[in-house]
This record gives sequence, C-alpha cells and structure tokens, in this order.
Amino acid sequence: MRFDVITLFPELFPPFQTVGVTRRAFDSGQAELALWPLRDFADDAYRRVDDRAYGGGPGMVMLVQPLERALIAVRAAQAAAEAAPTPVILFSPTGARLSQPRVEALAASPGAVLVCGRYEGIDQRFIDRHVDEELSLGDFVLSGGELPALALMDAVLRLLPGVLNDEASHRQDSFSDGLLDCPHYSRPDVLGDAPEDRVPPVLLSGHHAEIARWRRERQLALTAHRRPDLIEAARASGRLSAADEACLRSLRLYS
Ligand code: 9WO
Repeated sequence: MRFDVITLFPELFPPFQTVGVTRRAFDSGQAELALWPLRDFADDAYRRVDDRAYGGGPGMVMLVQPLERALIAVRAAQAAAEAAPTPVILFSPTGARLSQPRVEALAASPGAVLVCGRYEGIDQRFIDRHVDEELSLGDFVLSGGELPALALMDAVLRLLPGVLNDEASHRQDSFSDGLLDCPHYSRPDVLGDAPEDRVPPVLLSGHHAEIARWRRERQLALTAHRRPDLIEAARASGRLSAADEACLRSLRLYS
C-alpha cells in the first residue's frame, strides 16, 4: 500500500507514522507514505503556488502548473519503484461521501495519490485533467485537505492484515456490517449509585451466547434509533436475519 501526498504542509504527516496502529503499518513495511511538498514544485523565485481568481472575488486559487509538476514527480517515483500508477484522489465537500465499503476497496488496492487543497480551492483544470475521484468526509468546510487525507489513510491502514492485532475487532466495528457498534464497558463494574452506573449484568454473566444476543440487540436498537437509514440498507441487502427482524419488531413494541 503506497500513498503519495501532495501538500503545502508536509509537516502535518510524520506524527501519524509514529503512533498507534498506523505506526505498525509503516514499521512493518506494509504501508509507505511519500510526501510531495507543493512549494518545491513552484517555478519562480517566490515559490508561488497560488494566485488571484479570474473573475475576481476574495481568496486565492492553487495554480495548475506546480500541481502538475508534483504529479509528474509522483509518477516518476512510482515508475522508478516499479509501483503501479495509483488513482488521484482530491478531498472536497463537493465529492462523494467516503464510506466503509470505499475504504475497504482502497485497502485492497495498491494505494492512491492524495491531493490536499488549500486557499479557496484548486484551479478546475487540474481537477479535470488529473483527478480520478473527489471524496468528502461530510457537509462542512475545512481550511485544507490534509486532515481528510490523514483520516482516509487511518481508515485504510487499520484494515491491512496484521495491523490491528485482533482480527475480530474490525468485524465488530461500527459500519463493518453496516450497523452501529454496541456500547462497551470495562472495570469497575459499579461506578456509582445510579442504575446507569452499573455494567449491564449480562456482560458479567459469562454466558457467551446471551452476551452475543445482547450485543446484537443493542446494535439493532441504537441503529434503529439513530440511523434508521442504515437499518433499511441492511434489510435491502439481506444482512438482517429472521432473529434480527424479530428483535426490531419487539423494540418497536417497547418504544
Ligand atoms: C471547498 C468548498 C466549499 C463549499 C463547496 C465546495 C468546496 N470545495 C472546496 C475545496 O475543494 N476546497 C479546497 C480543499 C481548498 C480549501 C480547503 N479544502 C477543503 C476540503 N475544505 N474542506 C474540505 C473537505 C474535504 C472533505 N470533507 C470535508 C471537507
């Protein structure tokens, strides 16, 4: 898995390579991150990478040519490493919403070139010529594409084999089966005097089948309450069992 990141702020990335499960992906050699500081690809003495927008208005636009020179350098480095040319992804609120199925597909791919926008945006001609996919994390505006790039790499790298120690832990994640995750508890089993201060007794019972049933019911209840759209999607793709449907019916009786 190889990521090439074109950015004005490469210094935002190294910490990500030194902590947690993402560190494991890099240390084991399963993942590689190449940073391409955009300012290195400016062509004038002022290292200019932005200019005013045609048509006027506030804010600056990222110039096409430094971005193209950076992308040419990425392609040369990939060729020199005998690595496949990877698709170019841009992060923008106008993109398609990133989803766990898209993350899973990327985790099974050779990687991507991540272009991080700054200022008011990128000259449209770079997007038209070179960008394969625009991705959004949601309906909000950031000051740059770097945090979305880090978020995407985090989501992808944790799926690489051997990066999370516990194989089962991503099958249980929110979204890995299209439902929200169940609540989690650890010690102490009693935190205070209120009923909510106690760990649900079933989790202390040692009855694995009952615990699994309780967790599935909590997943279904939470998802039906917070994200009914996900229940519909799971139903439409045949991911709800007869027992799940029975559970949802009884939740409706009690709600
Ligand atoms: C910003 C923007 C705002 C409203 C409608 C469309 C838009 N496109 C962009 C854009 O591409 N901006 C560039 C990247 C330059 C400014 C900072 N950028 C950015 C990316 N801000 N917010 C994002 C982003 C990316 C993914 N998910 C949420 C926000």
